[in-house]
Amino acid sequence: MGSIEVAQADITTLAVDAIVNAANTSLLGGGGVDGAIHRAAGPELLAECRLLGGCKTGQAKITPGFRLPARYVIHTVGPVWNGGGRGEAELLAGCYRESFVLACEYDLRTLAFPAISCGVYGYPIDEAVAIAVRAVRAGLSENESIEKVIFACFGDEVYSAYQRALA
Ligand code: AR6
Repeated sequence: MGSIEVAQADITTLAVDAIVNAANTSLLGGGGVDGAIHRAAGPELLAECRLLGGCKTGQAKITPGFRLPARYVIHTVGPVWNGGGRGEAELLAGCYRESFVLACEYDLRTLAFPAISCGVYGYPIDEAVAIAVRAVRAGLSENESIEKVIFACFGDEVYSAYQRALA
């Protein structure tokens, strides 16, 4: 089974087959990790995203990485935290699951995820991290071709939450 790594890293610097973007339903860019990815990939990424027609929450779409060291960007849309009673957990798990589906379709071996929904979307970090770890373990066990998943953490809080969850 593939391995899981936790790294304190700007995801835009990682030379993996695909980095995952925590986007919004428009797929037309935003702040946080989405803004950083669009800046690093260059304007070709936005032009490509305009062709995709948006993305539903819990789903994912893929584009080339353009100027990024990563070959592809998988754009997924995490749920906005609304107290937990609006299907947030299932939608967040869907982001990871659908990213693995695309990774397999494109024969990708190495992936990096940001902490989807843990920024402006307000998901409680420990809960989001538990869902991410469970979904990534399931994805790795079901997809033998994926060799490595990196959880790219921005900030100590997210980093230590992943370390606790994987201990
Ligand atoms: N590398 C890795 N992680 C990062 C980076 C980076 N360069 N930059 C921020 N993070 P957020 P969300 C972390 O807000 O909560 C956008 O405007 C950040 O510290 O980027 O899913 C979209 O367009 C946090 O832990 O995503 C949407 O509108 C995590 O990435 C909305 O934000 C996610 O924070 C999505 O909100």
